[in-house]
Amino acid sequence: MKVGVLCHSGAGGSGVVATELGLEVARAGHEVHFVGASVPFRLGGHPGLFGRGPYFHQVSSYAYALFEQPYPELSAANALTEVILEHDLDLTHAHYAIPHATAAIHARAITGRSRVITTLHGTDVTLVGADPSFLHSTRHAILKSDMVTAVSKFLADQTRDVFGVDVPIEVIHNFVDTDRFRRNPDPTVRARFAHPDEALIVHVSNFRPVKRATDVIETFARVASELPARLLMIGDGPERVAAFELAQRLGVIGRVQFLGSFPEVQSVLGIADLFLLPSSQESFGLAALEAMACEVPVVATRAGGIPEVVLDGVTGALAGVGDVDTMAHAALSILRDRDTYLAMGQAARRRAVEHFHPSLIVPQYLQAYAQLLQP
Ligand code: GMT
Repeated sequence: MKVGVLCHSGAGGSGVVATELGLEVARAGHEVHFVGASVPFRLGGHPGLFGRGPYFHQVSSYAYALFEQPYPELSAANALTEVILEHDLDLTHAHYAIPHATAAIHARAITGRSRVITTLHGTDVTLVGADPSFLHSTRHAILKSDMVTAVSKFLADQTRDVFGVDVPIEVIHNFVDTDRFRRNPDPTVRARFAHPDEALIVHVSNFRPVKRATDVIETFARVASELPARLLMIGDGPERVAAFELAQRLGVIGRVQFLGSFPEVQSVLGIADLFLLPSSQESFGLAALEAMACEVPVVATRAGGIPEVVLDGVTGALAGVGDVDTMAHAALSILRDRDTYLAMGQAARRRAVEHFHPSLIVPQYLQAYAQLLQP
């Protein structure tokens, strides 16, 4: 198969899933062409598959004085059209409804070929797509895609509710490469961030308001007042400054490091003792799954699709949104009892391997592609 991929290039989960999937599809022997404004975050450092791609095609933008704003959907549709015609693509996989599914549908209309499979990731439905300024365009993208998938049952149900659509939406969960994401037993790596007697807590996100980064700090401050602990905040985004200032106000800034954004996140997850994900909305929680693969228990909210990933009392603990007291209490219970901590970490890894391994999830996408191409 020849597959085009449209995705966001930043560090967010939809671009990460698109990239990891594109690499797996290429490894399975298919031709994969990424089309985007810049090289996707996790594709950047990838060595490529010995001449078999994946390939990257840049979307150019044209700033004209008359235009009050850029038109990314039109530019993406135009670039994708070129790639469809030049490489004879069979299908386009659009990750995130706006502007990727709309651009793919546009390119399909121009070329009269390349079927469109759209994967809904989360805020494209729950936040952006539900906003009146995008509601009709998002509903149209869902209705006119040849196939639609969602990353959790929660998100599939939510999509039907928000848009009042009655189309089949296949649930295909996120996946994690459990060979790459695993425990790192090297004490010298851990020693860079914490003393052996300190608990090492980690949060990874794009620091959007839905991630509630300040709740991470609130929870951590409560934990750190009871036992020696350090916090690593990984990623970047609009709430980073608020989180930093709160850490200063609560007097824990000396125990918190903001490490910014980097693709090799497994290097830090592999040495962590606990992962915090206090989101107000989360369709799945890929970052939590990646932590689980590294034997890290997850303390999170019960938001959206998180309960499809994190099992309360088994692979971590769940609390209500904003309930930092319960999250801190759960974190302390896990960190104070070595047996519970080890059992949860092992259960988390087992769950990642047994339910979210690429060998279980990638074939679901390949089957969807094959179904799409049936005459
Ligand atoms: O929606 C976001 O804030 C980021 C988004 C993305 O597109 O990068 O992440 C979403 O997609 C991930 C991969 O499918 C999911 O694991 C995340 O849960 C989801 N984020 C939210 O729903 C907030």
